[in-house]
Amino acid sequence: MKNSARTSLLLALLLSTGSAMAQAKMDEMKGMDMAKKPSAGVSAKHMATGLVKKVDAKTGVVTLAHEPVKTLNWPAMTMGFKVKDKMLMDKLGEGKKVAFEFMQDGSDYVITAVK
Ligand SMILES: [Cu+2]
Repeated sequence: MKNSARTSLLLALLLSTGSAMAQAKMDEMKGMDMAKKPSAGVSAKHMATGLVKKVDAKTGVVTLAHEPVKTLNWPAMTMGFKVKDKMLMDKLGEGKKVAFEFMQDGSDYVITAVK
């Protein structure tokens, strides 16, 4: 009788130690998650599709009538995007419907990829 009581006490101790370790691991993962978020918000890329309305090669601005962008809570609208890469500019012909990737750069929105 005495022995089995000790065994179950030991078992209870082992179990509680185990779950404490699992909790510590979870907290560690949460901390990592939170550390990642600020940088992701600054340089996050967004996907959108839109119709090329106007291309201004001189200023490097392409006007697009884009569809809603969920990651930014944007409704559909027509606006200018900056294009720094000349190769991308070639893919953005007026009247073309494109799927593109862009990111915020200060107060500008810069197209980083065109599909
Ligand atoms: Cu917009």
